[in-house]
Parts: sequence; C-alpha cells; structure tokens
Amino acid sequence: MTDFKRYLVTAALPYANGPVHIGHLAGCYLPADIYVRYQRARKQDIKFICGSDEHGVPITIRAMKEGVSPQEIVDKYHKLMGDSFRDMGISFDIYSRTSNKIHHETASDFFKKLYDDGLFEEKETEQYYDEKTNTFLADRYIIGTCPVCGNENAYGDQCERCGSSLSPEQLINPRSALSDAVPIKKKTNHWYLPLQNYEPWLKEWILEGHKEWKNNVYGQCKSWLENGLQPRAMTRDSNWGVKVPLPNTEGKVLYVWFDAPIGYISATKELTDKWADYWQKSDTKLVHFIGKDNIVFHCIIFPAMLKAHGDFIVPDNVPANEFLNLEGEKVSTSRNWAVWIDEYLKDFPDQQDLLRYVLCANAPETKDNDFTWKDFQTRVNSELVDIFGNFENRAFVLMHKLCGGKVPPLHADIADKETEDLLAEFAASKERVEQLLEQYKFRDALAEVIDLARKGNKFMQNKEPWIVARSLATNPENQKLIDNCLHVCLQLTANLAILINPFLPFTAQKMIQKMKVVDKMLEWENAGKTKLLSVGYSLREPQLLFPKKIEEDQIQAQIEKLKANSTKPTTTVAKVKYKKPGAEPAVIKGPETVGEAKESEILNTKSEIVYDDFAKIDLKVGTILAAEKVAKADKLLKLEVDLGFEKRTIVSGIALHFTPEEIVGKQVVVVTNLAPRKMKGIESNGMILMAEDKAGKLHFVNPDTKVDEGSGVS
Ligand code: B3M
Ligand code: ZN
Repeated sequence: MTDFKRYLVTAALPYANGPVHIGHLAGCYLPADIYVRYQRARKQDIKFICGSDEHGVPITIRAMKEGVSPQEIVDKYHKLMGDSFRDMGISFDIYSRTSNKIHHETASDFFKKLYDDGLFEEKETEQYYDEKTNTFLADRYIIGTCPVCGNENAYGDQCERCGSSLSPEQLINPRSALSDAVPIKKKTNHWYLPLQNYEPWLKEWILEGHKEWKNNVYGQCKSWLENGLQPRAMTRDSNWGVKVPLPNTEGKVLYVWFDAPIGYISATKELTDKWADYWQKSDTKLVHFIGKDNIVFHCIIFPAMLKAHGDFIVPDNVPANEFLNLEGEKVSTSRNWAVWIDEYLKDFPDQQDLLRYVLCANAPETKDNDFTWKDFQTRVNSELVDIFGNFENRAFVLMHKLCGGKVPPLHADIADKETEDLLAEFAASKERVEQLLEQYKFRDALAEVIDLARKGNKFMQNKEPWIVARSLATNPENQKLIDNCLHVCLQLTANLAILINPFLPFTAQKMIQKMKVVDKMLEWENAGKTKLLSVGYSLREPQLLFPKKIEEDQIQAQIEKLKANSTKPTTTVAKVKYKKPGAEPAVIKGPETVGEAKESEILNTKSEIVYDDFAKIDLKVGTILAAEKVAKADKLLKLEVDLGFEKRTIVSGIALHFTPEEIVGKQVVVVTNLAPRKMKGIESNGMILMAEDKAGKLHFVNPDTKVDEGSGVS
C-alpha cells in the first residue's frame, strides 16, 4: 500500500445540456462530496475537481432541439448546474468548463504529444455524410423507419419507440436529421489510439492490481479486457469541440471522450500552480467518482491515454455508482421525468440535507435503486427526524430543563455499565464509519451514524431522566443520575455532529452553533472523544434541526407535479431550427463503443403500460430451422422459424453476433403478431427476442428446456 501524501478527487464532468437532477447527485456528486468532506476533516491535502463537459453530440443535439447555438446551450447550463451544485453543498474546489482556453490548450498539447510520439494510427474510413449541409453524421443524426416496429422517426443507433438498438444500415428510408437529405457514405480520416497495445498493462494494473475495486467496476473492466480492445478514433468530424492541432484538419475536433477527462487536468491547472504535484507525483491518490455508464472511459480509455502520454499518474480507484431511477422509471431529461435540484430547493427551501440524506441512505451503490417520494417521506420522518433529530433535540431540551442549560458533570463513581458501554461506542463507531468511508461504502457509513443516534435514544429511554426528576424533592442525590445521562447524551451529540458532517454539512453547522463551538470541533480526530464539551459550559436553547415532518400533502404535490410535467418521449429531432452543425463519425459497433449512445441525453425509457397493452403481444416459442445471411446487409440474417402451427420467415438484425450455423436448432421467443415488414426486399413476419448485455452482446431468450413449438409465452 502506497502511503499517499495528497488526494485528487474528480467527479464526472456533466454535459452542460440540462439542469442537475437527483440522478446526477446520487450517481457521483454526493458520494464524491462526502468522501472529500471526510478527507478534509482528516486534514488531508485534497483537491476536488469538477466542471462542465461542453463538447460532443449531447451538446449539439440539445442545441438543435432548442434551436440555438451550442455556445448558448453551454453558457446557459454551465451556470445553472454550477449554481445547483453549490446550493446543495457539493463543495468542489473548482467548477470549471471545457470551453476554457486553458482546457483547449491542455487538450491540444496532450493530443500533440501522443501524435509526435507516433502513438496514433491514422485511418481512412467511410462515414455517413449529408451533402446538403456538408456535414458528417453521427448515428444519432440519421433518422428513418425502424425495421422492428415501423416507427418512422427511429435514430440510427436506436429506436426510441421499441427500444431496439440499431445501426444506420438497418433504417428503412434513412435521412439526415439536419436536412432530410439521404445520407451518402464519404471517406474521412481519423486518428485512432490502438487500445490493444495497452491491454497487457491494463490487465496487470486492473485485473491483478486492483481486485479491491467495486464489483460492478472490476466486472466491467474484466469483460472489456477479456473481449479484447480495439483501436478507437480519438477525433471526429465536427465544428464543435477542441480543434485537431494538426495542419489541414479543418472540420475535425478531438473526440469528446478524449478531451473531457483531460478537463480534470486543465481544471486543476486553473485551480492551483501546484497542479503537477497532484497529477504527476506517485504519492497522490487519484479517485474518479462517476456513474456506471462512464466506467470504460475512466478505467480503460483515459488510463491508456495517460499511460501513452507518460507524465501522469493513474487512478487508485474509480468508485462508480449504478443508476437511480425515479418512481420506477429511468430519470429522463428529455421526458422531464426528474426531480430537478433547483426546483427541489424552491419547494423545500434550506432543506438540502433531507435530500442529501435520502440520496445517500438509498444510494445505488451496488445496483440500480429507485427514488420514490413516499420513501423520501418515510426515511426523513422515521430515520432522520425520529432518530437523529429527536435524540439531539431531547438532549438539548432535557439539559435546559434538568441541568440549568449547562453541560452537567459525569459522576464516575456511579457510572454504570450501560454508561461505560455507550461511551466506548463513540470510538468504536468512529472506527466503523471511517473504514466504510475508506471503502466508498457511503450508505453503510451513514447507517452507522444513524445507529449511534439510535443507541443514544435507547440510552435516554432506559435512563428516563424526566422520571428520575420527580424523585429529586425526596432524594436530591438523584441529580447525579440525571447529570450522568445528559452528560453522555451531550457528548454523544457532539460526536454525532462530527460524524454526520461529511454527509449532512448544513445540519452539522446548526449543531455546532447550538453547542457554541467552532468549526475546529468538527475535525475528524475529535470523533470518538468523550470529553468534547466542557462541564459547566452553557449551550443555546433547543431548536429543531429539521423543521417538521414531511406531510402527506407535500408528497402528493410532488408526485402530481412530476406526472403533470412529464412528456412522452420525443422521437424526432428533425425539422428544427439548427445553427452550427457538429457531427461525429458513425460509430463502429462493438464493445469499443459502449457508452456512445449514452452520450445522448435522449434516453431510452419506456413509459408505463397496463396489462391489456402487454396482452396484445402474442409471444410464442419457435425453433430456428434455417438461417442465412441477407445479401448487402451486414447485420441481417434471414431465419426460417417453426412455430408448430406454421413456419415463418423472420429477418433479424443479429448477423454480427451469431453465424447462421450456430443458431440453427435453437429455440427462440417470437413476437408473432407484429405487422409484416419488408427488409432488403424480404418480408419479415415476426421478431425474435434477444437480451443485450452491458457490453452490447446479444443472448438468446428461450425456455430453459426444449418445449413444443407454438407454446405460448406470457
Ligand atoms: N460528460 C458523461 C456524462 O455526463 C460525460 C462525463 C465526462 S467525465 C470526463 O455522463
Ligand atoms: Zn422500433
């Protein structure tokens, strides 16, 4: 284990194409902030870096949708996002942006160094091109009819209606989203980073060297590395981005996933003259907080770039979270299915910590999780208010009532085992929270803090100082019992302020104000101590930490607002005013491009259906009798499927995944009542179901044992 002297923590640079929502916070900004606040409390030398990602297709698509220039989009959202992060207490040391001059220079220099060292391969490929607007088209910019469901506005990478992932070749009547022109193929040159050259090093570094990484992260890396890496284009045809710093490269920019992570370096340069210490000394602990769709870029591509460059350290950990859904559906900017942070703060003014609490307590650390307003209400009311808030408040109220508003002494001679045990819990609890935080287990760490408050409540409940107080007239010695109880409870309150501080900083501030102590008390080394508040010290009047319980009508209002504002998925981006076109070459499908579709903020979410909708689909088991490639269509196989009652011809886009020979004899689930469709002149009468894994690989969906053809599936 290296002894680290300093920390560099980055949180994914969000695309400046929409406001911040709860999915952003839960995915990476909140855990990163908790980690940083904890390390700051430990007095570590640490820098917390973030900023807006202002390049790439997500920005140009948004510009096209809003009918404004990409520059206007990034200016608007950079400000909005920065404000929301700040208002939620996300304590970046810098929130920069990739449109800054320093970033353009840093990214260009980085590219130039790799180029000069001969590390790129220049390749000519054919990409889709719109002759009317003279632009190369990314898959997203090609629209046509979905071969699966007939949606006339499917994208070249995906149909938003049926969810099929597509390639532009599969679209019927493809047209450019910019002009309605029929795209042609045109030759273009790009610079590729041969990722396969870094494969042995990556395997050694991650698979051997970082077995401690979270399962979801390690697993994804393993599958990428085992599938074999391929060269990946590091440039794009577009006018929006960092210009390729080579002669005669007009209309070419750096690939957004090349420039964006370099944004971490540029932002650090902007922040401090000592940036090189943080990026180039091996005793820096570099940690990237990201969402799961960014894993490959942060664990494979960016490290390969850093390694190729040679002057930089690589991350010690990449604790990626899974996704947070909302009320059972994917959070979606385009459908307005989200809890927007700026709106939350209007509806719950100064209640940042309620949301921070729920998003951490329910963080999608190991699997996708669901945020529901009902759960928000339950967690706030029955955990935060009832346990934590209640304990703190009782300690203050009783101290004022029974101890004259001053910290009472601890009478060691009468301290019983329960008292000793609770005092010993302070340090034990600190230790556990610490270990969990070091392992990026934020939910468990927070649960540990709440648990300590729960123990405090139990202690108070057992000691019943308010009952003991009734006996004081006859037995004044009993004041000692009351003193001991409240002494311990107040020291515990001070400990809770320190432990909760990384998670709920606004609450910790309120607590120390009431205790009349300075910020310094919140330093982590103070946690575990049993004498934080001096005996005889007078504390302020009680005041509730959390104003009141969340009421049913507040929750209902939020749910109604969510439903009222959400829109159906928009399936067309064509026919909108468009100023500055920017395009990226059509992506080469396969593992090296996973995440590309996710660059788009247009998400593949399906809306809720009722059972009757589902019942309309006729699913039956069939057996593939024959399979052959379809001429002039790389992706298509023509299948002959036996459904028992009849044999059907089905054209399926699975040719890149399976050879005809290997699938003959396999059973499949067929949608038998889809309207027939012609593809490459062949009429397809149905569709077979396939499962697509994270790496984009297809798998058969079929019965676990052979069943009769024609068996129903429901
Ligand atoms: N902007 C993707 C995203 O917002 C991308 C992250 C860049 S981190 C260098 O999901
Ligand atoms: Zn479709």
